[in-house]
Amino acid sequence: MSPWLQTLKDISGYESPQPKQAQVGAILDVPNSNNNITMIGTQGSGKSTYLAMLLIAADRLVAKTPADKVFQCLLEEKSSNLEHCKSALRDGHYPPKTKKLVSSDVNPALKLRWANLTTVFGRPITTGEVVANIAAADLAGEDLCQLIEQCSNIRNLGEAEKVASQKIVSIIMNTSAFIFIVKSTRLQGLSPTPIEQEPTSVEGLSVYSDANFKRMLDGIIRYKRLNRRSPPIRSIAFVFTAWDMLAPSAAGIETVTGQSFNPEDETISQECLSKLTMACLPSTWAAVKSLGIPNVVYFPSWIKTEKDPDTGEPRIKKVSMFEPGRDWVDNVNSIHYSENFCWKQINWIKEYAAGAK
Ligand SMILES: Nc1nc2c(ncn2[C@@H]2O[C@H](COP(=O)(O)OP(=O)(O)OP(=O)(O)O)[C@@H](O)[C@H]2O)c(=O)[nH]1
Ligand SMILES: [Mg+2]
Repeated sequence: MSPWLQTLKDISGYESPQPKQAQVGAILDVPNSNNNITMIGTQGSGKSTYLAMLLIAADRLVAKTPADKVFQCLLEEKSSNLEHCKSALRDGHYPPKTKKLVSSDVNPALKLRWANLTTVFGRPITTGEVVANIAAADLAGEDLCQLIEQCSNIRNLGEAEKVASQKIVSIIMNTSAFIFIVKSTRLQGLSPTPIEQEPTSVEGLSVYSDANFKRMLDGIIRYKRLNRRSPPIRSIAFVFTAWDMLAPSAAGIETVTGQSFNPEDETISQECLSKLTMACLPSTWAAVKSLGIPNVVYFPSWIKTEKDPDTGEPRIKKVSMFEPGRDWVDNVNSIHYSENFCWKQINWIKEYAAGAK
């Protein structure tokens, strides 16, 4: 599809009829504006790492999917480096910093697809297909920061349309679900963990995550109110990256949630996570609450690190495939990370795409 036609489609919300048995290339080319999810986070907030973790978890889900079901993860990397990011994590390193976009191309396109597989007259057919598009998923933080700045300046439809003529913005504005990537060390008020400030290389950005997310959300809400063709927000997920770094703040967190805190505890309740968000991202939490979305979901994300004996620096701890008693297939080139939360996130994406939320 030509870039101008794609842009026109994004702005107008126009969708051409889709062939039933679409090929992979066609699937990636045709956005379905009802099922678009956008992942947003400021510079260095952990977007690439989280997306790579999600894709590693998706690979494992594919391996575990029974023969009568289909689960596919279709990634069109464009200029992004996600396959490299996955391998880097599996090799024990964090991915490199994402490069800034040089063109209006938005990368990457990611599609998750679920279906049931049946055989009719000897031919395999799929039924009950659910498809989710995850767009603009791994932009460099700088590009997203420009977006925050532009969104916060929208005051009327003319300005909204001017901003939306850019591909990145138009994709985000055609989205009805957001995954906010928040770095845990940038949450305010969790002493004794020192607050890491947001990088402010882009003018207009605050050193505080709460201020940046609130501005971005306000811009998106204002745009959606002004532009009726933009689908309303149906679902929001918060992902707290580098959750493992909160271990020293356990006492403060326990005061807020009323429960004992261990970053690797995957049974932490949504209520606890909502309380923490209310305490540490108060303006963003209030803006999300006022939207009245029934299911706002929170996902902690952590990676286990160990000290490198040579450099003393933290490095990602790998799972050994060949330890005695280990099932190597189940541990193939893996790392210790919040896999269960990644699977829950994939399920959240499925439920959203199926219109269940
Ligand atoms: N301890 C810990 N650190 C993390 C985790 N996730 C990310 N980080 C740290 O955060 C840094 C930035 O992560 P990236 O995934 O590159 O962040 P990004 O949002 O893609 O950054 P840009 O693309 O540059 O905007 C990493 O190099 C790690 O140092 C985590 O789960 N645990
Ligand atoms: Mg990145």
